[in-house]
Amino acid sequence: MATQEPLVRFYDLSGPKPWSPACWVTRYALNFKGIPYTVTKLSYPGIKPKCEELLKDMTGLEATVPIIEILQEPYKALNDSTPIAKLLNERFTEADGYKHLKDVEKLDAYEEAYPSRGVFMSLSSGDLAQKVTFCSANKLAGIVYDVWANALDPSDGSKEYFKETREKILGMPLKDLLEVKGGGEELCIEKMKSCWVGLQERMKNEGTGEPTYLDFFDASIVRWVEAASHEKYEKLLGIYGDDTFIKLMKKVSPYEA
Ligand SMILES: N[C@@H](CCC(=O)N[C@@H](CS)C(=O)NCC(=O)O)C(=O)O
Repeated sequence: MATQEPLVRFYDLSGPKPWSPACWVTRYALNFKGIPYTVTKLSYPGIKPKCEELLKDMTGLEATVPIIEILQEPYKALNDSTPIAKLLNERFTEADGYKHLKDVEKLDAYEEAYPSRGVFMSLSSGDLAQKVTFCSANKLAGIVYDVWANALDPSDGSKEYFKETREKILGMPLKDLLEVKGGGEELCIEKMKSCWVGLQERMKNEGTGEPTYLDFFDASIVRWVEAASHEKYEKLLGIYGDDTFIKLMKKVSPYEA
């Protein structure tokens, strides 16, 4: 693949390693489908200008990564991970030798069925204001500070941007979230159990074989926790005391590079 001409330009968030869950979903989708692509890293403050440059009319759109540009005709730029996955399936088809990524259309219902896990993801999102109820519901308030401390690029303005925007919305220092909103780490971890029941059930029946979009979605959140805090990642993997997460991460591992 390295020698193939890139057909997609993928915009990911900066950081010591890939961490943004929404971007992980797109990375998995590109890798799974076998589409040659290049990666451009953006800082948090760089996201909005890049969206405005590439997407032109931002009506009804949020300025978020991932963004992709399809470089072959007809050229198209798009953000938002699920519409991106749909577009990749449409533009890179089995007839042209690309694998079809299954169950993209099931994601919305899946997220609705297990909303707190989806909201977990949106803590790094631009639409945080709408999702602040998450923190009141205190499922995983603990991870936000870890994202700021460990996952963000320390030198490109991302940390300052993240802290300022999130603290303004949340109305408290990031470091206090876990205790004040989350009720402490133990309680947060206990509450996490309800978020992943769908995954646990799926891994019992579909724990091997080709991953689907739902698998990539779940795995992207696991990767996010891992980049934020290795300790919390290990706790997450152990919440059910079974092989749910081991199966999931094994299933997606061929598509991580
Ligand atoms: N629904 C979007 C969410 C994407 C998202 O929240 N991206 C975050 C980074 S993980 C972002 O770009 N935030 C911009 C900001 O907070 O200004 C998707 O799945 O693509």
